[in-house]
Amino acid sequence: MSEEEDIVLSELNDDELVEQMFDDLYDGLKEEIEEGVNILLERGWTPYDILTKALVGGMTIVGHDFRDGILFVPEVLLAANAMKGGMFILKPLLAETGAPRVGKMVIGTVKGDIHDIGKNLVSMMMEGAGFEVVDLGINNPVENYLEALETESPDILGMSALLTTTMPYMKVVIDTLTEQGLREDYIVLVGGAPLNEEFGKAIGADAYCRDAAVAVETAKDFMSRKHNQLAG
Ligand code: B1M
Repeated sequence: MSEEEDIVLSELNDDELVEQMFDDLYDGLKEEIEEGVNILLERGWTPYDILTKALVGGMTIVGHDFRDGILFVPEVLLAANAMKGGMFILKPLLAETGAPRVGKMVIGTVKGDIHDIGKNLVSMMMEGAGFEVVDLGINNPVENYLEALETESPDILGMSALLTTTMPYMKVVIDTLTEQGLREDYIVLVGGAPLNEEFGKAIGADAYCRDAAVAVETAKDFMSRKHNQLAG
């Protein structure tokens, strides 16, 4: 029997278990990730800590080895699938806070880009904070955003891009909103690993959000300003 088969996740202490989950995520072992998430929940970990410390932590290692040519697309897809298994368990728990609805957001990954893990995480955290979220999925041309803005009337438009080649498309969407006289109707928040504050400003977004927690804080901040303006 191999050494790996001997590992009983529930017998590991928290640190060992998180380390093991990094390995399991790396190896794309969805069932093991789901088991690890459930064990940490039973041990009283908050869903947020499990997400950020065990799942996102593991994905960061995958990201480095993908960059360095140690892992390739098929392996990364398996890792992403395992991560989604864990996120699926956490999603209802993050949304369970019972917070009153604080606003509505339409979010999608831009045209040409199929990365959705970060966007999904942002959606989950926003829902957990009491926002209603309409998720347009991946590879969205400007028409999709416009249609959703019209039918959903959100407060916030969120866009995600993970590639340096797709991030300029965010400007296409914002410029189209401006041309159609709609830009001021929405709070536009952008995010994704290759972006930064400067880029967010340059394309005319209201804010760049470094991660999902910052997205929630920024969205809340803009919503309270909006309410103050309406009241004032
Ligand atoms: Co892709 N990929 N990938 N990939 N991939 C990156 C992005 C890359 C940096 C890897 C690398 O080389 N180091 C690189 C981009 C390089 C560049 O542009 N400079 C890259 C590449 C090159 C590619 C392909 C071109 C590879 C190829 O085919 N040769 C290809 C492109 C496909 C396409 O989109 N057209 C590709 C494909 C893939 C997979 C399909 C295999 C898979 C995606 C699976 C999926 O998403 N369902 C994949 C993955 C998983 C990655 C890495 C490893 C991980 C991304 C991730 O999920 N991170 C990534 C490496 C990396 O980023 N370090 C990489 C975890 C996630 C929680 O973080 O997405 O950053 P992140 O989201 C954060 C914040 O950015 C922020 O909050 C999130 C949570 O905290 N945020 C927002 C994100 N969106 C937001 C929106 C907001 C607010 C905040 O709105 C309000």
